[in-house]
Amino acid sequence: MDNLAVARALEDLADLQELSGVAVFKVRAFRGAARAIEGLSEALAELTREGKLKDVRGVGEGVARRISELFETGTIAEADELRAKLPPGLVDLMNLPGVGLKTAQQVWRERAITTVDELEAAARAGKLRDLPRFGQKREDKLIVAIEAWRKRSAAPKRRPMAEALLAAEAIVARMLDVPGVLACEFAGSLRRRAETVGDIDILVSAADGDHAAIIEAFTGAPDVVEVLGKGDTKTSIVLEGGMQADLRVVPHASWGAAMQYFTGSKDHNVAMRTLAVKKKLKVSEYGVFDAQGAKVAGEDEASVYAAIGLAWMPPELRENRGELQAAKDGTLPKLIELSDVRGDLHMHTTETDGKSTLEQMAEAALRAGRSYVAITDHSETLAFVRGLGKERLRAQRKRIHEVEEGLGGAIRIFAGLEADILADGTLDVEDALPELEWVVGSVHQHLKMTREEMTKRVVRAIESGKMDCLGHPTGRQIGWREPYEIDMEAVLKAMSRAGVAIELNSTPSRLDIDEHTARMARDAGVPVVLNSDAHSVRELSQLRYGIGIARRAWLSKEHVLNTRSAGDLQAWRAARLS
Ligand code: DGT
Ligand code: CA
Ligand code: CA
Ligand code: ZN
Repeated sequence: MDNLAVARALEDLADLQELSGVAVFKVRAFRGAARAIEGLSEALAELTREGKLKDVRGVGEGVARRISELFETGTIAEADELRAKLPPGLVDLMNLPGVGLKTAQQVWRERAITTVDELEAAARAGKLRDLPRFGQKREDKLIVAIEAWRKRSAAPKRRPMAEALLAAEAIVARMLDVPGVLACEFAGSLRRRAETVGDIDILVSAADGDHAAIIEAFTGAPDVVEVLGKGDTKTSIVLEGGMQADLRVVPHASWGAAMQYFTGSKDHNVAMRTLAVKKKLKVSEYGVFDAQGAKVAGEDEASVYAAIGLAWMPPELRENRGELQAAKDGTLPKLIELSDVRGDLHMHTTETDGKSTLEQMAEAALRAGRSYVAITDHSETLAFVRGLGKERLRAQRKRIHEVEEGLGGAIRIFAGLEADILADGTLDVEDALPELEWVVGSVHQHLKMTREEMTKRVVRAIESGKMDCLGHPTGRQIGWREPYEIDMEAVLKAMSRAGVAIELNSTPSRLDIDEHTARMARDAGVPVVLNSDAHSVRELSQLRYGIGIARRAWLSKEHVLNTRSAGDLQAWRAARLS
């Protein structure tokens, strides 16, 4: 059981308690703990074994007991008991986007509705519109939301890119050690850095002949829990954690064609084949062939594209979103690279919910090649992570200068803050403001608002003049929490007017903003800030996940604010403040 699963179990418990009428103040502790655990970099399982659970901020006696129970028995008895007493289906109902706890309680009490099916039927029959705060518009929205939910729950489970990337890198390293392997890389949606991945596609090139040793290395690894099919050229496995990986062994002369074909996307390949047909060429995973069936390309990817009159393009662009035309016209963007990123403007330390000290974070960032960072611990409102008030911020600022000096000025450390955007859109920053050099404004609480309310709240924060960047702008947690309802177009407009930047948060479960919003930001002229939101030195490397999303959004260096020098960044900020 990983941290996210524990956090989810605690959230469930809180939901069940609240549905059952447990006092709100008792429930709050579990919700707070769930959020704190979400941002934790150490494995809870280990902390439990070591009896160190209560060292985690936000985890008190009651929460620690439930977590231990969860690890021992795989469940929380109280949650099971509460669930057994509640009508089945009510929890599903409550978790529907656009419903939530209050509405679930309302339709349960007023209309005896306890399942999604019943809710849908009632909405379609117009039987909800008379309820307080409902109306026909909300009924219609609910029907749309339920349809989307059904589609999602029927779809097979996709995994976060980061998880797939780590697994794939381990497989590739293993395969490259096998005698006879000439090349090995992963392809598919992972090579394109899609935010979630259905399965991992591994390609190996090897000399003709027996591939038994290669197949054996692939299927025999310790983290393989199931072998789905075993052939001489294609084999599939299931890894611990449920992720599937396919291996294909291809002839060396077809390496480029195979990489191109199996990288996809399917839409990109289909569009490409259409272009090829116009030139009387045929493209397959074996190569590019002319009308006589003679092979004209295939050894490397660039040759495959060149044969069709196209420039090679980075995998992140291959989604049939205009990249083929651009490759033909020679107008492909020069995509941002990780080495372009000079600073990291969102990270936490042991002062709040981070696991590494200020010094450790600064030193690690310096080692990673950053020339500046902003230390942005949480603000006072987030009491469950010991958010910083004015006095502690002042003390931290002093420490920052000491650490900066200690490192001989090799890295610039901005005194920052991740200020909470409160429910009314004010920022939790008031007194501390003049001393701060970088303010990330983020929504962490009161997520269940209407689209109008949430948009108004965030726009108000943007227009306050007190924040430099909007942190994790939609609050989503991939596979767990939907983005909150917000009008991104209106938010970007406000940012463009106010001179505020938008974050692309690289935490694997967030990747927030997503590629679509990042492209909208680019088109709206709003600078993107690529941040790690690291809560430990290890997590500083999370930027590698965010960069994939930035590239999928067609971002170049100039669209990303923290590719600029520290001086230029300060000048950008000064322009807004003047
Ligand atoms: P995923 O695994 O769902 O995240 O997405 P992909 O893109 O990795 O898809 P996958 O694993 O089914 O197939 C890998 C690549 O193989 C895909 O991106 C393109 C290529 N491919 C698969 N099926 C077809 C097909 O029917 N036609 C063409 N042109 N290419 C295909
Ligand atoms: Ca795949
Ligand atoms: Ca596949
Ligand atoms: Zn945050």
